[in-house]
Amino acid sequence: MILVVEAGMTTLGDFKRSRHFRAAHGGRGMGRRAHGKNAPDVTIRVPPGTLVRSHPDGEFLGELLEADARLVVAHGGRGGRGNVHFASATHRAPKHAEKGTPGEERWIELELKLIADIGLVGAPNAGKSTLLAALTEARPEVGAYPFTTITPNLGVIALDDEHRAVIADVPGLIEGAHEGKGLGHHFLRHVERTRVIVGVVDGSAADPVGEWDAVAEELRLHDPTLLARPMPIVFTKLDLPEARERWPEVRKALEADGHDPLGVSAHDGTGLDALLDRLRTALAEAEDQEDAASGDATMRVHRFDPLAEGWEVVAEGDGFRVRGRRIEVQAARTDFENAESRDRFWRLLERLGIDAELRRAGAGAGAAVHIGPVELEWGDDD
Ligand SMILES: Nc1nc2c(ncn2[C@@H]2O[C@H](COP(=O)(O)OP(=O)(O)OP(=O)(O)O)[C@@H](O)[C@H]2O)c(=O)[nH]1
Ligand SMILES: [Mg+2]
Repeated sequence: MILVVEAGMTTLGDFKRSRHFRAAHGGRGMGRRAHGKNAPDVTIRVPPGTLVRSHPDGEFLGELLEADARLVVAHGGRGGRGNVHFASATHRAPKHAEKGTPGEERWIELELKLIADIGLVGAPNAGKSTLLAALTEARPEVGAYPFTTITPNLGVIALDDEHRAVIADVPGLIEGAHEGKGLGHHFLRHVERTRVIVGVVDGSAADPVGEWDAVAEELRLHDPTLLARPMPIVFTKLDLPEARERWPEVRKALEADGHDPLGVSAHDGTGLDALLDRLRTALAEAEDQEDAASGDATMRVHRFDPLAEGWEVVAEGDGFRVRGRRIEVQAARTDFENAESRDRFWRLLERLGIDAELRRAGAGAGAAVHIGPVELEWGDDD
């Protein structure tokens, strides 16, 4: 079972309908040393930004970010060896043959974290979706009531002839969002993945600055590094007389907080060109920040690396046990009768540093080393 990123997908909605996936059985072995056919891999398409955990323990299995990224989530069983493997000089036609091992079976949890370059963030009803529609071809639902948007809509803006950026309207954030209020956790997780945050301040609100301050505070409480991202601020609905009236005062207050706010109207187009310019600058700034921070562990983008999966060596009985999902799976799948397979497995132990750790822990000749279902006897050199 392999999860594969499909670039155009934007939701996990398909999984509401189908949640069970099963690969076919492999073929049977046949006479004349013929192997049974492997069953084809089953690939399951997921959108970019999918996080994968095992269920119910929640163990993190990987995240799939880029187009065509793949993650094996369940391995097929290994075929059993046929009777020809058990033939000997004295026993030419043995009846004994092994059974195949069953394939892995498991539940996984998928979570989609949005990956957009720019996120429109603000209180409910601030005009985020309308702004997205005015800037892009996206046609999100717009409503004169809070929480019209409950899953982000994505649009694409042209920055210049060659460059495009993905912009999303993150659902409205309310006070207490960082504690999960109004699906806050859910919405804030989308914000984490955006490189530029556009603060959308509602021109029709009685207290636009107070409302925005509350949103900014929720961002800070969720993750203080969010506020360090480039964050242009826009004041919306400037076509409305009451918004125009408030604008000078709101502008002053926001400037006092160190912002350089832009007044816009998605209805009559005021300020949208200036906003596009701001977005270009902000994205360039984000790129500089990311370059500068690329050595900084707290801002690193984590990619799935199967070799990075952990393992540990613990003492067990007279010998040792190696724990770790990948190495245990490999051990279970390795045919230790087969010199080539044995070598491969040995090389994996070396590559992961498990061999060195075992020796450090005192595994000498004759020591028993358990890995998953197998017990190996440690040799001197090989
Ligand atoms: N006059 C005017 N009304 C606007 C403008 N932008 C948005 N509105 C109105 O404000 C209301 C809310 O707009 P939305 O775009 O749905 O707001 P939102 O921020 O996406 O709201 P949620 O998704 O509920 O968080 C709607 O009634 C819009 O028609 C604007 O530029 N001018
Ligand atoms: Mg909306």
